[in-house]
Amino acid sequence: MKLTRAVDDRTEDLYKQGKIPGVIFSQRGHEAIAVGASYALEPEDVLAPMHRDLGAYLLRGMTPGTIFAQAMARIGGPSRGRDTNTHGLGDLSLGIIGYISHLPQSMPVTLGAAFSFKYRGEARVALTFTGDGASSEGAFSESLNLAAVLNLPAVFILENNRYAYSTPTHHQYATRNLVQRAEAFGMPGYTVDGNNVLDVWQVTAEAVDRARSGGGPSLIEAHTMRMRGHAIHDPANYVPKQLLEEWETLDPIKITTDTLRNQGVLDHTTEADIALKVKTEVDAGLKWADSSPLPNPDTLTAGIYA
Ligand SMILES: Cc1ncc(C[n+]2csc(CCOP(=O)(O)OP(=O)(O)O)c2C)c(N)n1
Ligand SMILES: [Mg+2]
Repeated sequence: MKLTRAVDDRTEDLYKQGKIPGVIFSQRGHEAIAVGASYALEPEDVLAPMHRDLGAYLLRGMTPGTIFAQAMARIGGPSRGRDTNTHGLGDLSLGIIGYISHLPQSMPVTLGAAFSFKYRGEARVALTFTGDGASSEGAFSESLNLAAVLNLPAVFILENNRYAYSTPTHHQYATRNLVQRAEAFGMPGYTVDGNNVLDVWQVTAEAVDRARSGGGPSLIEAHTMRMRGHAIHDPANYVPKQLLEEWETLDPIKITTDTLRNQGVLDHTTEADIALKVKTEVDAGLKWADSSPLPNPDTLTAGIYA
């Protein structure tokens, strides 16, 4: 989670320095969901992250250097400098399905992966993330329905962060929660505090276990707050300050740190070690990404088939 925050913060710095030609999405507040859920998977499983799931990429082994290279349009990034966004950010060798769009299009693809595991008789699980805004699109409901009908080994994490771009959830649906959509399609639904990494991990581990043992899919609604604008260019003046202040006290890294300190698990030496490790990894990643060139214009049409 600290590595996620550090990469996120450094990416914001790079943007302000004019080194990022595209758009970036803040991960702040989402670290516990991405990390906790991904931690519940085994290496043979696959996952399809969304645009606030940097922690999932890092946990699966994508390096900070690769993330920076993608953002800076360098050939070291997975889209080889052709897209500076999270679009296309994936690596199947790490079990990461490349990100398609911000809305729920990773769900049908995850469904396909889960179907292939079942069809081949492999004890593997496919997990994906989606958003409160994404949940209003058809592919969300269609994917839940088919996953339940086919009893597929899939886990769907709905990151309810109170906003979809500038739309607050109460302008989008009249219910308080979205988890009941699970029941509507015939699968178990869980609600979890998305700022508590252990809770997210525990609930996801249960859903993953059930999926792996043939018990079918689950929907997990993880509640959190989007702590920045939709993307870097959005000052989010439409979000009430008080709401942000309330959620700031629930910051997932602060909560985890406090808990571990109180339990005597985390002492100053360990904290300093973690901070140093994170800084070293981020610095080395950035150095590597900065040494990766921009794509050669002669290769502009390479990889274009239609
Ligand atoms: C089909 C489609 N429509 C619109 C967009 C533009 N768009 C990208 S993300 C987004 C809001 C997503 O909100 P949510 O699912 O709540 O995720 P969050 O950004 O809050 O994490 C929109 C409207 C898109 N990428 N694709
Ligand atoms: Mg949202």
